[in-house]
Amino acid sequence: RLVAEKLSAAATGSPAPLSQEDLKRIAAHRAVDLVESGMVIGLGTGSTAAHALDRLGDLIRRGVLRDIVGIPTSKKTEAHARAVGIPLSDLDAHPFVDLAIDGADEVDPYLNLVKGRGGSLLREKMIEGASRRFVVIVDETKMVNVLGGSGLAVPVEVIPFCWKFTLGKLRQLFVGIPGFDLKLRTDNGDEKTPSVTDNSNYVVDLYFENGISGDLVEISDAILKIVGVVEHGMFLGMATSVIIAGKEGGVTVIE
Ligand code: ABF
Repeated sequence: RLVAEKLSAAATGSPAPLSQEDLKRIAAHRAVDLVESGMVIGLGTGSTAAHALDRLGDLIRRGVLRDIVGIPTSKKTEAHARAVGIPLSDLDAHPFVDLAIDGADEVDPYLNLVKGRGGSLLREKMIEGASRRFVVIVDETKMVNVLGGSGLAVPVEVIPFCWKFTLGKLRQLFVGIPGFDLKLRTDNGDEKTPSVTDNSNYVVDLYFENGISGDLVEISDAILKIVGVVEHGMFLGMATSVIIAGKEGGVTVIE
């Protein structure tokens, strides 16, 4: 189902053309409109989700929303949510989440996602997988025909123990695919300084020059079968709707 809305520049309070940041904010606010008092909310990570945190905090402070419980998907989000006054808990205490709101790196026409550029994919997948509704908020640049097609990485979280061995297994899985490459995510381009996730793991980034071809579920299963892999950033069949803010001043909701 596709719902399109026109949003005039005046409605955003700005006569200037909409920036990418404006678009992220518009999508985020639209998602927060779905929040009702008493809900348990999965709190996403990233610059788009940050707008949702600010809005949610604002509505809680003003008493518009009451008895909200937030479940943060990363340590960064936890700190941000705390700073804007969102009461926090976790999945142990609240295993059923009413609504999760989060950004994505890529969204395909079937609402499959690539996430994890921020390295928070494991907690995101746990919390968003526990949510009755998972609303993805993006600007139009995130829409792709094929996952992996924008040239951004498809991340795989791996345990640090013998990560080169695990990387080798991932390489074998995609051997012969033109334009495929992979590398350990690092803080400054040096393998001696791997980026470390909130779960103290590493990330191997997979690159598919022509996007991922083949059955995504089979590929997902094959990646997850590799011992040493913790989780990957393909979120297949998880999003219940995607809110897309576009430059021409329109918000499109795909459900
Ligand atoms: C997180 O933030 C990630 O899963 C995704 O990689 C990223 C999107 O960030 P941004 O909104 O800053 O583009 O949700």
